[in-house]
Amino acid sequence: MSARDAQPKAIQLKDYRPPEYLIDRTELHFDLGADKTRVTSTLTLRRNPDVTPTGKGLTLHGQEIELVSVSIDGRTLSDNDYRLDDETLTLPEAPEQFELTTVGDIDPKNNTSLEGLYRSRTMYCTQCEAEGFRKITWYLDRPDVMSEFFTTVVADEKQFPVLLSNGNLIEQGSADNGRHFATWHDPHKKPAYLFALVAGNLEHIEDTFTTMSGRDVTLKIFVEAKDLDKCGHAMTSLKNAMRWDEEQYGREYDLDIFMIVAVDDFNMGAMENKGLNIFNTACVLAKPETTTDAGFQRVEGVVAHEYFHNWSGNRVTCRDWFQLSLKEGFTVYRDATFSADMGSPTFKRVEDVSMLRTLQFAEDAGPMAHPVRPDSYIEISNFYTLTIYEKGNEVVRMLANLLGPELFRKGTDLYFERHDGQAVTTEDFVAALEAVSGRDLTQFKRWYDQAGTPKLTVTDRWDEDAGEYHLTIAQTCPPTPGQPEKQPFHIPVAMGLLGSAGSLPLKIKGQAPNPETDDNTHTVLELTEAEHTFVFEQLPEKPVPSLLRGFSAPVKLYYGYSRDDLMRLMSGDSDGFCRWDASQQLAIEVIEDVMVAYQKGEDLSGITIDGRLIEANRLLLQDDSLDKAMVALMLSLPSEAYLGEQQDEIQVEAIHHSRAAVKRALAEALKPELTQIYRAYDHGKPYRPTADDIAERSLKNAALSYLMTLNEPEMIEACEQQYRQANNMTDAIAAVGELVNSQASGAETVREQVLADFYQTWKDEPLVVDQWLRVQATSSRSNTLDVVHELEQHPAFEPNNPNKIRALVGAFTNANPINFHRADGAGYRFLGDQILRLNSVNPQIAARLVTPFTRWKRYPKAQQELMHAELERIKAEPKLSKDVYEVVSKSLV
Ligand code: 0A1
Ligand code: ZN
Repeated sequence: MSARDAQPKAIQLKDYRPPEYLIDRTELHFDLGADKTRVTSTLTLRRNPDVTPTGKGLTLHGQEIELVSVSIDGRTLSDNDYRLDDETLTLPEAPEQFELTTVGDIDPKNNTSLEGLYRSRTMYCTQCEAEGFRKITWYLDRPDVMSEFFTTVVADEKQFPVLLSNGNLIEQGSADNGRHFATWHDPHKKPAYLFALVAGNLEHIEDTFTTMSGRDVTLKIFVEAKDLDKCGHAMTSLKNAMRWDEEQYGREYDLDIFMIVAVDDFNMGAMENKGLNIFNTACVLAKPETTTDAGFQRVEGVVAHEYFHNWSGNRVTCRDWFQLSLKEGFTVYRDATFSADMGSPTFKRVEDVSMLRTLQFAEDAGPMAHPVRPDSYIEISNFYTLTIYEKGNEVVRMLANLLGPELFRKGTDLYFERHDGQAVTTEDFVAALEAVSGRDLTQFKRWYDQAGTPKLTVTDRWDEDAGEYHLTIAQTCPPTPGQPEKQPFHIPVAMGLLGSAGSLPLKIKGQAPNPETDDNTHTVLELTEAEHTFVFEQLPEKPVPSLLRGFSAPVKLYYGYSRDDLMRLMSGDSDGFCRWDASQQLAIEVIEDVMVAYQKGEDLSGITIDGRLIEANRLLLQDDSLDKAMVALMLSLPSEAYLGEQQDEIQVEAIHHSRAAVKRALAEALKPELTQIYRAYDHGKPYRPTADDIAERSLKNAALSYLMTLNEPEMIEACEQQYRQANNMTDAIAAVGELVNSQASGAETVREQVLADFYQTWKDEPLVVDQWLRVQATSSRSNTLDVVHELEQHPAFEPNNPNKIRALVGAFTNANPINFHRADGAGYRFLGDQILRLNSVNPQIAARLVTPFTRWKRYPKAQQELMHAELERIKAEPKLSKDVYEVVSKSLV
């Protein structure tokens, strides 16, 4: 528990100083006892020759460890020779070079924070990023101190037959009292945040990978015995990722063994510890009966992400935590391009952009907004954000696109070569790209330093006589905390022009085409000033601009498209992203029409909507030549959260009811086409998680979702049948979701039966139970909060397990706006109670739960007041963790 006495202090990037001591060798001995664990650490320390000492002493980090002894070069120190407090161990007089041995006791069984060494069900495991290692032993727990690790683990042989750590196994054998030991050596120097240890009764699957230079690497995935049948997809994904990294980046794996361990209690998705990745079970286990298509894709993406970190993160790591996006933004970029290559590139891009525009843009517009390279933080765990990961990915993507594939590859080769074995900065990354391309990226680097989402306002003029089209783009960026004013960004805008019969040839006045990025109908405009005008010549007709193709920059773009323009883009643009985006924009406008009617108090039940949206969707559904993934994406209406993002003030009820009314109107108008798609699907087909099959299921389930809004008994029956006959979780849970959301009176009994049957079938599969909780927590039916309260008491809900908390509390508060924002404030109170409960149990999870409250200023006054009161109630808690304190206090500013 991290209690707070005084106001926690912010850490500043400008205060960075290199370490005064280095640790050449780290020898750890873990004695896992029935009660406590004894950790003996022997560190070979020497002064950093590159740093002028500020004093004679050495201060190590250490928390929640009971000190047994400290010795220097074998001489035990007395109490007067060192100082110990809650966070540090200080040697006031430290030699230039010495061996420091500390012995400490820790209590992993009662470590509910899931940082450091902790117990998850029957096993012990570690999580050290960012600052968890200091809960294991006293250390220079900072990423720029890299050391060679030797780790011995001793534990009861029956209970913990498997003992793992980083690197290679160098010795194992028996110890006294039915115990045994294993010693691991990691030859690669690494910072403490990449340390890992696992002890458990685990089974594994095994495979081999032959690297590009012909070395055989053993691959092992460790799980509890019952999960052994769910590892195949992760293993395939791992081998694909290893091959892809060799082919795309020339990166070869560097140890003889690569291990993954699945654990049930984990704060995040997974962790890239050197040679021993530890995964949340949700990101590694998959089989058709228990895992949805999205789950299969998540496993593939996360396995690849963690594997790619071996180079982008481990071999080349971060100098300090302000540089977090150096490894995360780049690695997300790598895993996103990998997933695109493995599946449908447009699907992947649309999914990523949807998330970015809905959630990261909201973060960038709120009180927690920070640059991709922040300049201060109170608790680093709070900075594993969408900005660091997803916006960081966009920044790397822009760099890759600006340079083109060949130069970007040269640049990454140089980066890895220059900095192998070092702890570096985002500046170093950009410098390598500058070196190979000869480009000056000084202005581009503002993407790392300035927070906030830039806004592009586009206006145009058509000169019929000259055949010229004038396109003016102005950029601005709103103020963010600590940054009232912004300098113009360097923004690549990929674009083309559409005529009545397709793409038009591009000729920009005074500008030669760039062979790296342009062809006859596609170009990238590079904005560097607050405003630019581009003149396109020799055009036969007034064009419709196709802007920000592939979402070429993380910006908000405003251009006054007519609905006819949007329809032209939807059917005629060569860029899949822009076609999808046009479909979303058209839907937004039609939903906003209905919102006006709703605000006037009109009855929405039989409302007529703009026929163009119906016609556009009819064309999509009737065109067999179209990629099914595209159709499914374009058919899906924008989420309530994204619709809210478009509003000055988020009117939750208006959005919810108007979106539902548009969905119903589309279902009524397109019933024959939707029914045809639904009925044509072969439910008996064997499951495969391929891009084509995923697209087909996604389109069929989108059709089901539309048809279920009609509340017709035969559809409810079809839905129940889909649930009962499904040979895969995607179809089963889609059907349950529809039943759980159905407002039809005829759905009541089926819903109850299906929910009971689902639980009975899957109660021993925690990841499926998570889906059962989530589907109920996100129901838009008006009694959902009562259901959530009941589920909180259900044996299925484990109150301290992060996956369960995300499935019930997270899903209700983040993905159920109509119920969370109830006028009586009961949804807010529920969240406030959960945050206070978890504050002392697991501060990281508690702080993440605060997110919906950080948006309080975006809502009407009554809701603002209720959310504000909850934030105040939390802030008044006397023992607030640093994590929760930071988010709550920044939200109240
Ligand atoms: N580095 C991991 C994610 C991770 C981050 C922080 C953690 O604890 C605070 C745990 C895991 C990744 O990017 O996959
Ligand atoms: Zn990562």
